Amino acid sequence: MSRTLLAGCVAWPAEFEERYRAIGYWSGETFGEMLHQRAQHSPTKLAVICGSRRWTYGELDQRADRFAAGLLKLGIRARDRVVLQLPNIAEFLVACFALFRIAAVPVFALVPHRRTEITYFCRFTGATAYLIADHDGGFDFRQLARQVCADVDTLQHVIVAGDAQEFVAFDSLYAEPCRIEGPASSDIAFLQLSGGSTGIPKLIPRTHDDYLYSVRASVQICGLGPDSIYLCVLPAAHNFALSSPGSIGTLYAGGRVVMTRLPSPDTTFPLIATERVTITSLVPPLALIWLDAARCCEQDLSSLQVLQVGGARFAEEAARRVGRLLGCTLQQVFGMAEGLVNYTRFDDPAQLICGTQGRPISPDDEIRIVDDEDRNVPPGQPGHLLTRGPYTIRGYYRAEAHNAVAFTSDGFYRTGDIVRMLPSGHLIVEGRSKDQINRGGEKVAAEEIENHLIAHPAIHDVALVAMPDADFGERSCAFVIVRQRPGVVDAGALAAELLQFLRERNIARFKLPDRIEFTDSFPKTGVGKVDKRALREQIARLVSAPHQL
Ligand code: AMP
Ligand code: DBH
Repeated sequence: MSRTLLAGCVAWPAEFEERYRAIGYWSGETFGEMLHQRAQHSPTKLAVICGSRRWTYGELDQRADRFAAGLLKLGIRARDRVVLQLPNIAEFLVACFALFRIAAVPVFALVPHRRTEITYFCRFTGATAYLIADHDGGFDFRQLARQVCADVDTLQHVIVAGDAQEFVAFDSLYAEPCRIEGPASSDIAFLQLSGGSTGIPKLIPRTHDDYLYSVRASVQICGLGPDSIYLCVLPAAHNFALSSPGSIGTLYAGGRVVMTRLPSPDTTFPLIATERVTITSLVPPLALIWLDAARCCEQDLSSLQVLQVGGARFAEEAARRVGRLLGCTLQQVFGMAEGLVNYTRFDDPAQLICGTQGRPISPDDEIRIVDDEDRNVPPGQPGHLLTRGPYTIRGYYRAEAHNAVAFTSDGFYRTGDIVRMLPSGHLIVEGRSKDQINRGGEKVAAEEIENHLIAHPAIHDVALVAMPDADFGERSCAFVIVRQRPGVVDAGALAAELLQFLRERNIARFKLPDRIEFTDSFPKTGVGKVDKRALREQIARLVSAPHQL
């Protein structure tokens, strides 16, 4: 059954693979087959709703087949990497399933990514195609594609949903379905992005087998079935919205996916009412906005049964308001694109649903909570979360050196999260050891932004840290040491210049520091490293007592 993996990917050791197959976690099914079966079973059932478009399973399946044929005609082959950067539109699902069917490997970029990130993804994966929408949120992705094409030699095709201009129009690719040699279930299905903590974003290879297991188990835990209607609010390519159980889980269950490009209550509440949405997933800042809006909402939200919140820690106080204000059940979700996903269960007592981030999907998710020396901490104590299991990767794509530190020698992934486990097995996320800012679910790797800032001639050194924020949980603050003495520079003007400098580096906007603080020196740890914990405390004090500024 198993064959060589895409170069640069790390397989599970044979004994684990055999075990996961023997237990039935890895069932041998592929995404393409899964959709095909659903379409054969209920061809006329609605599968996707996107604006005025309403596609049945039969239609979605056919579109995926016809689009797959078009991709083959264009010259895209099995194992070719295709960077996919689409907003929440129905084409996202067509493109994914078509690429899955021809065994090409989508690389899931996020919509806010700009030239620097997209060029990097294309170069690093040797992508031959880049798939975009014409525009979204006022931004013209064709303009971005022109820049990326100039940067990347391997890129041969740009495919555009909407007005394609000089590029290949998405709709023009639909061709007569042809015989397709599909992937093996053990093949890499796609590369997902890691929130990361290093200067270079990491790519996460997931197989049909391992991902479909997490989807199937999520569907069961979250009670999805043919009557489920999932509103896809978060970026469709994000692991949460894709698989926990997300749009793939909804299709797996034979339910209906409603796509929305806009997450705000003015758009989503009427959609919930008219489409009778039963479940959706949000990050905490968005959940807070929804809760506020629900106080004086005139829409009928009574169809909503489950609100999932995850991606960042959801405050217990807010968690307790969900049932009252939205009239539905809360489910907390603590997951990661690398694998492990935890859910609170519907029959958990309220204290666990509101006060914990859930427990793992699988009885075979191995959890270790350890101290700095990798020794198990006493039960109930906080420590570093390490995990290994049937859907947690054993290595990032083409990252041998990083893998040696991100995984233990026996294959546990170092999540970078500090957690505590209750006797029930539920985890509480207490904090983080990885050098990352979690901006309400959007992850910013400190090192990545520090590398950009340090390229500015006025900067001697920089440290990016998280500062507490009522809405986002965290925002980012850059502490900056300038080459000239701080008293000599005009801080306001330099801060504005640094932000402009970062914008010109063409990175996603959510990565720009929310605040810049100039300083003479950094606090140091015993061994002389920048003491980021002290910096975090410093900025937390400033934020909590703004009159001192
Ligand atoms: P990513 O690497 O982008 O897939 O992000 C995964 C990380 O998001 C986890 O390792 C956690 O740090 C964070 N995360 C996800 N869900 C939650 C949650 N419910 N509570 C706290 N942190 C979370
Ligand atoms: O933050 C995440 O990456 C995340 C959150 C919830 C995730 O990957 C998931 C569920 O699957």
